[in-house]
This record gives sequence, C-alpha cells and structure tokens, in this order.
Amino acid sequence: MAQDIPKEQWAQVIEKTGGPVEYKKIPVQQPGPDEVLVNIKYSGVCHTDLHAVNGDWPLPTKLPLVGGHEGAGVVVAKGNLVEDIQIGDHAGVKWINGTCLQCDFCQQSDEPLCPKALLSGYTVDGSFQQYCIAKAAHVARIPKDVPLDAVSPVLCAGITVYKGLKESGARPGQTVAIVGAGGGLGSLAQQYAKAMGLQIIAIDTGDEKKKMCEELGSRAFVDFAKSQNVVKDVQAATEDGLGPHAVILVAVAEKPFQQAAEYVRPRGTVICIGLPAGAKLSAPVFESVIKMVCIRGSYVGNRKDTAEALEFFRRGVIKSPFKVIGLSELQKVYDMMHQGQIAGRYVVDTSK
Ligand code: 8ID
Ligand code: ZN
Repeated sequence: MAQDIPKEQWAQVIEKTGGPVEYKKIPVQQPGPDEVLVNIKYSGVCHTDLHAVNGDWPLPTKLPLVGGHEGAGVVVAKGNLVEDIQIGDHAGVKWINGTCLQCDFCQQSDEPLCPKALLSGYTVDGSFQQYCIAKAAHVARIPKDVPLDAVSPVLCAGITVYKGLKESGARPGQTVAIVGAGGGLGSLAQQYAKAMGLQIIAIDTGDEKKKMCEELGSRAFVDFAKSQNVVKDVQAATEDGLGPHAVILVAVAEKPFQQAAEYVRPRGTVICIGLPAGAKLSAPVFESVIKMVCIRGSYVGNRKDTAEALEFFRRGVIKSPFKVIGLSELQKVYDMMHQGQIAGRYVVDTSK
C-alpha cells in the first residue's frame, strides 16, 4: 500500500438495525487481489441507505455496517490482479460492489441479478467512510474532468433511472410520468428523460418540489397530497387526455404502485423502481388486459448502463440539484429524508 494511506479513518457505522448511525474512527481495510481501495471524497445519500438503517426490507444487512453506495473518489491502492484501473484514477463505488461474472445473469450483462452480488452499504461496507473497497471490475470509471460532488448521485440514482427509462421503451416525443419526482431518483429521472427527448409529468408534493420540478423541465406537476383525483389529473396533463406512455415509479409509498396502471396510456409501460417496505403491487385485471398494460421492475443497471449514464453527465446534459453536508452530519440527512423534506439529493463530504 502507498504510504499516505492512514491506518484509521472516519466512518458512519450502523451498530444495530434501527440506528442511529455513529460517527467514529474505524480501521482502513486493504484491498484483495481483484479489488481497489477508493479514497471517497463525496457520497450521495440514497433512500436505500435509510432502508438499510431501518432494516425494513426482507433482506438482512451485515452488522455492524458502513452504509453508502454513491461514493465518488480516487483510487489509492489496488490488488495485484488489477490491471485496467490505476492509482490516481477517479472511480465510483456503486450499489453493485461485485458479482461472480460467471453465472447465467452475469454472462448476459444482467449483473445486478447475480445471486452472489455484493451490495455496497448493505452486504459489504459502503461509501460513508473515507476509504472504501470494491471489486475493480465493477467500480465506475469516472472521467477526470467531472466534479466528484455533483457526479456522486449518478452512481445509484442516475444509473437506476437511466436504466428504468430505457426499460420503459418510451421514445422521444412521448410522455413519461415520474412519481416521486421531487426526490433524489426523481430529480435525476427528469434530467435523463429530458435528455432523451421525453415530455415529463412530475408527481410529488409541496411548493419547493414543484418549483424544482418546473426548473428541471417538467411540463406539468401533480401534487398527490392536494389532488382530489391523481388518476384523472395525470391523464388530464397529457395532450390528448389518454395518459402517459410510461410511468417511472420512484416513490417510497405503496399507493402510487396501485394507481399507475390506471392512468398509464393503453399499451403503456409502468416501471417499478421505488422499494417501499412491505408494499404490494396491484392493478385492476380488466383494465390492464384491455389496455395491454405492461408492468415491470427495474433494478439499478449493469456496467454498460453505468458508463452510459456517466457519459450523459460528462456531456453536461444532466444537472440535478444537490446540497453538500459533512459526513459527520449524516443522521440529520436521514431525519429529513424520513420526513420527506429533501428536494433533490444530499451529498456528504467525507473530509468533514
Ligand atoms: O434499483 C432500484 N430499483 C433502486 C435504486 C435506488 C433506489 C431503488 N431505489 C429505491 C429506494 O430504496 C427508495 O425506495 O427508490 C426509492 C426512492 O429513492 P430516493 O429517490 O433516494 O428517495 P427520496 O429522495 O426520499 O424520494 C422519494 C420521493 O417520493 C415522494 C416523496 O415526496 C419524495 O420526494 N413520494 C412519496 I414518499 N409518496 C408519493 C406519492 N404517493 C411520492 N411521490 C408521489 N406520489
Ligand atoms: Zn441507491
């Protein structure tokens, strides 16, 4: 290992499910033969990190756990098998920390479906620490001309919504409804949708999120808390009143997962991305059949999706609002997120 890597570092640690997170010093790990050690500079805070603290998914986390999976930084050490990424390169630690690269899914570039996938900030320690390990094959290659704070949310939110939009099959000129548009994934979804030539209906609540969505390029905003009839209002926001061609569900609530099939256009596609705890998907069989509705799940993205999502960002067409706060203040971000008070994304600075 290079000499300037400390033995100890600051991290936010979940000691027990339910939290709170504890800001403390822990040892810096050494990378294995196929791994890199990334000096994390910034890391976005995703709602998934809050699910990890709360332990509300049917998948247990490692404990104690360092959360975080939108970590952008600099490679400071690498294992002896690693050849295609160098010390000093900029890299991103994303949700998929590593996969077997051998199974049926990995061979077809569906790496997120690998049964042996390691998940950053969930089954292995993630990016809410100053030095984080990831498999070299899976770290995102971040071009040097890209700012590490602004790019960090792309590493989960950006990749995920870009993939979801592609999975929806929506074509330029068509309309997409983004449900949960005011949050982290939703704000990036609007920018990717706009870059892909789609028209956007944003669904969320509150004046701050409404203003943000208008600035991000949405044509209409439906406030789900004020609307008397979300289904009618979303359909009315499309030019011919027939509903959006695609729906991207990134809300952390069950109800919208039961409304989307009702307002989506005939032959439209509903893409489920948000993961509200214990929620069930439901849709009326009659309308779903006679409208030929397609409902599907979408889960992060593969290495190619990652590179493509980053390239959109590098070209300057993805500008999404974020606020920077010290890593030591992570619990405050979780508290705001729990209250639904965050418009856009918070990014933690690991030096503070
Ligand atoms: O690969 C995946 N499928 C993936 C990847 C990354 C994240 C899934 N996720 C999941 C997260 O675990 C989380 O469950 O996506 C969800 C959204 O993550 P986020 O964008 O990081 O969460 P946020 O910033 O808190 O935004 C959520 C927004 O949903 C709105 C809230 O107001 C907030 O702005 N919302 C809610 I709660 N109920 C709503 C409703 N009924 C709603 N918006 C519209 N209608
Ligand atoms: Zn995430």
